[in-house]
Amino acid sequence: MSLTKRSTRRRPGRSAVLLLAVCGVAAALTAGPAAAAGQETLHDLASAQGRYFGSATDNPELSDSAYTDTLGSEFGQITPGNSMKWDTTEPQQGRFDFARGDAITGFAQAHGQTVRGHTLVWHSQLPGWVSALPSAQVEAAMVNHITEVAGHYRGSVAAWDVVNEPFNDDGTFRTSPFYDAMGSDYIATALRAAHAADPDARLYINDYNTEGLGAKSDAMYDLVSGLVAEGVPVDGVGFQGHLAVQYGFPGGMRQNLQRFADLGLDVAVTELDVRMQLPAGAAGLATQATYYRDVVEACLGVERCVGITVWDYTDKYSWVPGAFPGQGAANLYDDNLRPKPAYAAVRAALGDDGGGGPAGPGALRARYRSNDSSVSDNQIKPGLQLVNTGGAAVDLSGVTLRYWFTGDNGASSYGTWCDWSPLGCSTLTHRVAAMSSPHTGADHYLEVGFGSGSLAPGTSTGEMQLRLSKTDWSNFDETDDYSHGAGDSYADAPKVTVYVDGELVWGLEP
Ligand code: G2I
Repeated sequence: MSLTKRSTRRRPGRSAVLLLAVCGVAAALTAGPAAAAGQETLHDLASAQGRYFGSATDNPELSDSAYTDTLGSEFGQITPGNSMKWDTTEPQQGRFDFARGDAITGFAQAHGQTVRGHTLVWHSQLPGWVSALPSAQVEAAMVNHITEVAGHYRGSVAAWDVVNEPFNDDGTFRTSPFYDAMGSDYIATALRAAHAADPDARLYINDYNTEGLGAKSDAMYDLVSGLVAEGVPVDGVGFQGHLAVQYGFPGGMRQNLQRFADLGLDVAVTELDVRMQLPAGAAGLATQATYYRDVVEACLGVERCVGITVWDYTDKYSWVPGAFPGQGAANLYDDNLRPKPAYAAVRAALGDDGGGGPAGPGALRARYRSNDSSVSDNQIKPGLQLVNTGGAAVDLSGVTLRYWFTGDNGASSYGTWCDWSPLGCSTLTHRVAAMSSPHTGADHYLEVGFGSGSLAPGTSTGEMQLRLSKTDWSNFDETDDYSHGAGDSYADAPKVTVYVDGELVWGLEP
């Protein structure tokens, strides 16, 4: 079964969701947001690929209406970041408190979103009374906890992280009150108890640093292979995806997800974020965008990868600065809830063609061809087009394009020209600016702007023939220039960036 419809804004009835869940397909969590408006949301784009796109959230954030506007519209799935954990749901033995978790499931229901329950059995955020139990009493307490919590949320949680983070980074089992009392059997016991409490929920084991091939993912693979062979009710493996630009992208992520899928399991990216050292610069944000893109591509490359959840969508509510002082900027939107380059990269990886909705910034794209006959002479001649793929006119007064290149040796001042444009060259502005922190392939950019005017839906500016040279007319080597391409016909150019009021809306900066 696949969901290939372009729009999934209608929310399937509960019975349809359950049917999908029972069928055990990748579509189980693809209910759409109730009130998506404007351009397709991340979840719309993911749904068109048979996946969900979700975000973690937490109760204090739900009083921030600017935050909840986007949480409720852009995402089709939510995960409570803290409110279903043991210390919240059973702070004292036998005293259950579902108020915070219920607020999250209530928000999800009001917005047509599915919920991943997080988490039933974890060594962390565990109340002291559990650790203090005599080991002979731990199993009964664990089973009771699972029975009560999963039972309470039956019907409003589509999937559970039943067991969270069972491994150390070297692939050995992590000690916890559960492991200490039952050995690794606690995992099968927990899954069986969860299945008994909510037979319709998809049951996951979830961990971090298992995204790529390695000792820890090998250990997870051995564990779930054994559980599947024994007929233990496990439906999926969650790969948290807490990445950091300074540690590199996990090796072999798609192959790793695939080997779990080949066991007959669903896989999901459950807690994605990509942190970096602060302050975040353009280079870090661009690398981050490629990580987000590569995670989306890894998931889309595996049929049983059912969806992606970001560990909150904005830097404003990230766990990272609290846990890793000096690091942050890990999320798709910045502190002011503005989309970052990673957001555009995720949209593009999810197959955004910009169509379908009224023009938002995401409807603009740059196209490029080289008009140069020589890549080593004293002029650079980019041919550029700006296209509005959306359904409404775009005001051009705040729109700029950047073509990124290296000045090589010679003068550091430049002349720029417009040789031809159907808009009339006099309506275009153009200049060369130096980058304050140069990158491979780029230490300057040609910026093209429009004084005024508007671009009708579905139309292009037509070709804008730009040209630049150094004031000393020394030669360039264009072959290593970030935006340079050899193609002599126009094609979408993600390395030519587009901005609205200074904010990146198309492409990846160098
Ligand atoms: O640590 C990131 C995630 C790793 N995988 C499992 C997830 O459950 C975990 O989430 C985080 C939450 O996002 C944080 O919000 O888990 C942390 C605890 O391990 C959460 O942090 C805690 C703080 O440490 C507490 O001081 C705070 O009272 O959040 C609590 C509630 O805001």
